[in-house]
Amino acid sequence: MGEWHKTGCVMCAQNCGLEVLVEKNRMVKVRPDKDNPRSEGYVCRKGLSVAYHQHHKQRLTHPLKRVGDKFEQISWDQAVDEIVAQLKSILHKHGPKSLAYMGGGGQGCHFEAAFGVRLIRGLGSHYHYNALGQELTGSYWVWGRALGRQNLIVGSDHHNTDMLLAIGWNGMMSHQMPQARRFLSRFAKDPEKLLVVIDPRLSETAKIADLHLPIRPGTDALLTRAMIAVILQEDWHDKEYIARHVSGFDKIVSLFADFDARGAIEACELDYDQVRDLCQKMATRKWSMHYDLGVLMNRHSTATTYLQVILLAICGRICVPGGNVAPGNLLPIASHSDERDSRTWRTVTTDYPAITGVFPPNVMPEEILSDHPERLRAVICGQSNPLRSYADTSQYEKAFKHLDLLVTAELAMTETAELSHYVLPARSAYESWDGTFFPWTYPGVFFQMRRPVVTPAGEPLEVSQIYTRLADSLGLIPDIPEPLYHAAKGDRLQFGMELLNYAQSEPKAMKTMPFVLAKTLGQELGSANLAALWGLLMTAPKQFQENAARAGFTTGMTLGEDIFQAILDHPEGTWIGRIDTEKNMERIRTEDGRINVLIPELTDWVQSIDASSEKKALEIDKRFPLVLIAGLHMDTNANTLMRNPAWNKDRRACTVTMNPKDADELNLQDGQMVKVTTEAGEVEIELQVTITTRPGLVVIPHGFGLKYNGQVYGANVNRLTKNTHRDKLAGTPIHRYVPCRVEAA
Ligand SMILES: Nc1nc2c(c(=O)[nH]1)N[C@H]1C(S)=C(S)[C@@H](COP(=O)(O)OP(=O)(O)OC[C@H]3O[C@@H](n4cnc5c(=O)[nH]c(N)nc54)[C@H](O)[C@@H]3O)O[C@H]1N2
Ligand SMILES: Nc1nc2c(c(=O)[nH]1)N[C@H]1C(S)=C(S)[C@@H](COP(=O)(O)OP(=O)(O)OC[C@H]3O[C@@H](n4cnc5c(=O)[nH]c(N)nc54)[C@H](O)[C@@H]3O)O[C@H]1N2
Ligand code: SF4
Ligand SMILES: [Mo]
Repeated sequence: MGEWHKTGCVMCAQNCGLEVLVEKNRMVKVRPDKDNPRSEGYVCRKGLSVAYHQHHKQRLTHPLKRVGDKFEQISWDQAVDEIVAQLKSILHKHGPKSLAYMGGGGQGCHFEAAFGVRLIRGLGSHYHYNALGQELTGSYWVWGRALGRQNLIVGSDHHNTDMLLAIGWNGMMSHQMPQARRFLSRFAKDPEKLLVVIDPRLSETAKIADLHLPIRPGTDALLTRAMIAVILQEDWHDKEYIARHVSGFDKIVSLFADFDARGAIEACELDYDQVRDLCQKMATRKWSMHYDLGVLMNRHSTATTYLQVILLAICGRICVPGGNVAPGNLLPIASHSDERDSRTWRTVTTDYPAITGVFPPNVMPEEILSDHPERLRAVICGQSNPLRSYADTSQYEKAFKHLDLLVTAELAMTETAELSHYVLPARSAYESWDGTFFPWTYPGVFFQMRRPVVTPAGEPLEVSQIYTRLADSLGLIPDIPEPLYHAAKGDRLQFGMELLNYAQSEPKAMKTMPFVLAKTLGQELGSANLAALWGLLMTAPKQFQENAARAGFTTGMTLGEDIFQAILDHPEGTWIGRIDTEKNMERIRTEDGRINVLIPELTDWVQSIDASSEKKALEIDKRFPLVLIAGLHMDTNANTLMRNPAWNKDRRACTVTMNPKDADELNLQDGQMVKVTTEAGEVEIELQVTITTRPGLVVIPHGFGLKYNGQVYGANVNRLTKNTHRDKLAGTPIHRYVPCRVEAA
């Protein structure tokens, strides 16, 4: 008979706790785990479907090498030797800028990133491309200027807030907070609380909201500027908070003083009195904001975040209870970059800087296809599927075919793997020790390290182990003395002492620490990821230690080891810290410790956004009279993580939705096949007519176009997105405003 195991869901960033029944090495049943202290038995249909992610016919078992049009199975030694020889040769001929690492994103397995980044850095390159660069980096850049660190991410203190503004966020489908549906349903029903949704669609979240503002698509920057203007012109701003915590306020007032808020709100196709009433509530209520892809992947993305920061700041809502707060986590998911520092790399052809250490996937095709002498020639791709995930699939295909070397570390023979020179089999989330740095909470600090619950077929490795092998063969790891190997077999604290001695005597040790740990402790534990977790806890910063003490751990020499043991003892996940809610403001890292609202790089941009400029910019192009939302996140997709199409059998999973009014005008019927065309390309897809999509808008979910056993499932929306259609500062895609036309197929 089978056995139930505790694990977690890797289909989205919430990583809800799961229990899986394993029989004959197969996950046969999945149920929510009530013991997971963060998700408390919450789950959605995707979590209950993880077996479709784990078990399917495209799983990789052995290293593969492309020979002509086919793949040949090769040994790990051959794969590593050949890849290393080619990397060395490209590096020697073209320099480090010709190499990039694309990956380390994903929803459930973040440990590989520590190794991938060390690998590419070891080769001398800073080019780390990552999914963050196609959604969040513009926003992180702004917060970096406002709070001093790009990886200091403030989110809604949902539980203590009285009024929640959901802007371009459809939490009832996409979650993006613990127990989202459970929380939002209760919040909406609570007579003391107000749920406000700003969304052009009648989204699942808008349906339950107290107030829904059906904004004209793409006009959130204009609306936010107008809201700030209303609050300042009415003198509703929080003067005491501004005096104590905000700098630069006096210098930005002029951006809003004479601004025609009424004209702007009307241009957003909203009711002025309703918006004014909301602004008044914002001056008196304990509110917070949760914004997401509806604005992040939209026109004026970076400027919109800037305006939202100003809005929060003038209402006194940053780093206060019930406002937008800096949450707790074991490690921030990204680092901090400052493009004003000449050491921060930029892309050679498109000239985009790193933000939070990463570069935007949108520019990669140009960086490969360029004739610059230092153009990209080799890409190591892990845990991402650019051929379906990133904008402009056709450009990506062209670019990847132009590479000298494409290596993909994957679970499955994906669309990207198919184009690779080498495909390296990785262990899945359920075959390895792994965890994520996404599940932020406030004020508790949570962590779960999933353990292997099934044994992989063939010879896949943890991606961290793969990168360690490559690094070793490239000669990037310093010599490790015998006593250190020996110590790894014994008491871990003793090993820690030995490691410390080694780090003091070997200058390269610190920079390559994940690899050193993988080769020593990782060998003993059978997992590079687990060894990296131990290393992380042993060297945790002071603030982390203080949080741990508040959660009941005893500080001192053994703290890291104690937390490591607690994590091992709790396969369902556990609280490892508690942040000091009184001191949230002290997390700010600007020089004066205040929230900086003057960002000179963005003021002209904000100044240029008014009713008349927006009306002009939004004038309809006759070739493309409709606006396409290219990529909704809904119950029938999980990015591109699900490969077994059976999980959506008999569901109408991938359609283009349209309002009945537009369908009538175009003489189109629900259920018929239509052709959707944009600047980038065209796809054929089934039409679905619904009032939830407003006139002028059409919507296609993201993540389809799956190739499985010779068949294609749904339309790949990234055939319709253009990689150059992007935010001017961050390079993030404008997927929520793609001009298109629809006609009968
Ligand atoms: N079911 C499911 N859940 C997921 C995922 C998944 O694939 N499937 N993926 C996960 C990931 S990686 C992410 S990043 C999140 C994304 O989570 P969300 O950002 O919540 O996902 P979206 O579906 O893009 O929804 C955003 C909302 O923005 C609205 N919107 C579109 N245009 C505009 C506009 O101009 N203005 C405003 N104000 N709103 C607009 C859309 O109508 C939509 O309702 O979802 C995560 N959760
Ligand atoms: N047009 C359009 N495009 C979009 C979006 C949109 O709204 N519109 N949404 C975007 C968003 S928000 C995101 S976050 C991205 C996500 O896009 P990607 O970064 O590509 O991420 P995923 O699709 O989640 O997963 C990619 C691959 O990781 C593999 N994988 C899973 N676990 C492991 C592992 O442990 N090891 C290794 N090596 N591989 C593993 C899976 O098999 C899968 O092929 O897509 C984006 N693409
Ligand atoms: S909310 Fe996210 S993590 Fe939780 S079960 Fe659904 S997909 Fe999985
Ligand atoms: Mo995402």
